[in-house]
Amino acid sequence: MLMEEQQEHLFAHWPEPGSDDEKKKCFFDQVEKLDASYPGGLRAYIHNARQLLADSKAGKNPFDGFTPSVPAGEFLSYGEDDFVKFEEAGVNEACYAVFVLVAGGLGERLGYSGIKLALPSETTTGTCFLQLYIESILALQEASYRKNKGNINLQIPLVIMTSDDTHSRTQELLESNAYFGMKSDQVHLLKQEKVACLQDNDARVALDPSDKYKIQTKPHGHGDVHAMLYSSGLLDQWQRLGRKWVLFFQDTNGLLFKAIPAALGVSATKDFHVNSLAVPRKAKEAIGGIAQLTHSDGRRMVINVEYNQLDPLLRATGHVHGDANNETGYSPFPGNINQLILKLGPYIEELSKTKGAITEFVNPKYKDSSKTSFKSSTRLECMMQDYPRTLSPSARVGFTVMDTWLAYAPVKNNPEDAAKVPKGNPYHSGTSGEMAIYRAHSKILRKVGVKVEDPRIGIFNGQEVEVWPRIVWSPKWAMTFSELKQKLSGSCQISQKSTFVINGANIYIESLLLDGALLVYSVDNSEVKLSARVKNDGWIFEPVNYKDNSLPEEIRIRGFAIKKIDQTILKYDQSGKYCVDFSNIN
Ligand code: UGB
Repeated sequence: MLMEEQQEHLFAHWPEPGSDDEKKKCFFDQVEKLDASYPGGLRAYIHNARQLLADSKAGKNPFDGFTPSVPAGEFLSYGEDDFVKFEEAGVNEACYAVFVLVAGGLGERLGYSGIKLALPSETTTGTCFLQLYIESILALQEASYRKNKGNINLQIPLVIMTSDDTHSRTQELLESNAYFGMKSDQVHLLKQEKVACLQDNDARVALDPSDKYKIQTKPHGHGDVHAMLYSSGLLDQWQRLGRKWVLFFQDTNGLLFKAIPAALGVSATKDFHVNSLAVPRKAKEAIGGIAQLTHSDGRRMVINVEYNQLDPLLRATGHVHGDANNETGYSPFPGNINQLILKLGPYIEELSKTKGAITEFVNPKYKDSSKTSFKSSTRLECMMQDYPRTLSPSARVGFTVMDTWLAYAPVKNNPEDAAKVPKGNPYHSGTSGEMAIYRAHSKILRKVGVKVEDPRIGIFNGQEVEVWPRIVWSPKWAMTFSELKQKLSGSCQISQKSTFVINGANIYIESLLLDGALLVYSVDNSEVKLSARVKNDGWIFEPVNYKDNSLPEEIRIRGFAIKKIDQTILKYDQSGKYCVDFSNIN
């Protein structure tokens, strides 16, 4: 097969039989693996690559002939009536959901040597992303059980797509933490394989520069998740068990679950087959825009269009200003944050046609304008958000836009790159990701009437950020606006220098005056009614130099460490009812 596909260069350097035979066998083992893990095998991969490389050389735009327009979607504002209504609908529906986390990326841009799921989402409690995600799913499961009055008791499954780069460390993280409270059979790991690299426009497969008996491979992208789910058999299993929704999400967004219940409610209420979560996006901001594309031949799709394609496409179709802000100050094309909610039935129907194959692309870095040779090998890639590209125009594809402060704060960029981000644009760094969690919690509490003092400005790792009070609660304390309103009453006030941690399902704050650090913990079968007036020296941020190798990487990438000077800890570790009136202020 390789010879038929003009890949004889792979063997050109092979010595006579009898030399390096073991290595030659390993080569064919790898070929077999690459062949088995691509829909249609290695031959199909090479054919697809030839076509895409020819298109790329010819400068062909995949969206040629399409006209963009703004699709229909839902715009929600935290705490408003619609938001609350959709949140309630979402919690109701959550017991029919399954979650799929794509976590095969190593995060080279972040410059962190561990897996991103193990990174603390914030350092006040040290909760890592995977723990935050799992605890959020469990809290949603519990909330859905209560909402359905105990009639439906389904465990929400979690699938994690890993890769060779992340698989064993993800498994270890789960096992060494007792799956963060999930049942071990509730979690499924699917490992994606890499694809062969290509050395030229004829799609000749590249050998590994460090081993001439090995094909060089690189990740194929998060789009693999659809083919992996299809071949795993999980989709049919879920359908038999009455599941309805598949929610896809990424590895480092500490805010995502603030938006999930309402977005799921939108999917259920509007019967969306595909619902993309989005945030307001400034024109030309480096984030894909969600657009409806209509072709003169009748094809129509609602799809993420990368920002560098959207502006030229608009200009080519009569929009003289290209991608421009409208009267709201934002582009009419909302920004894709790559969290998708798919309706299971139509998803299975579509995958039975495509087997999960997703439209691929290639992005070679050419040596010069003749486009005849590459600076380094390339490979085909695919993205999970390209799933709607093959759907029929009648598919119900929409989006839900929420405020960025509520829904989106990924951790992707290393300190040096983040510090170079033009002013006003998001850093998407370890520093901004953590600060965004405090900001979101502070703003959410303000919406339920808590007086939270304004933030101060801080500079860490060369990034200017708002430093709000360090307010963190465990997902089981409150997932939704209504739950939050039940948990907080009376007069509550929190100063900027404060740290406030709440961990427990049934902690009711009846009044609060906080100027310092207060940590409240309770076991789930206890009920705590708390009035507290607390003042102490609290916890402070100490700036650190990210180049200081004596510090842990987790701290260096944020540019600060928390110094715990003083705190008040209220801990209820026995079941029972507690009515507490605590004060250390005279
Ligand atoms: N991932 C995999 O599981 N496998 C892979 O092969 C590659 C990645 P990145 P990216 O949030 O603003 C996405 O690298 O791809 C996982 C959207 O495409 O963090 O540059 C990986 O572990 C883009 O449209 O992001 O950009 C991680 O969980 C935009 O929405 C996830 O895939 C952008 O995210 C994303 O990988 C964004």
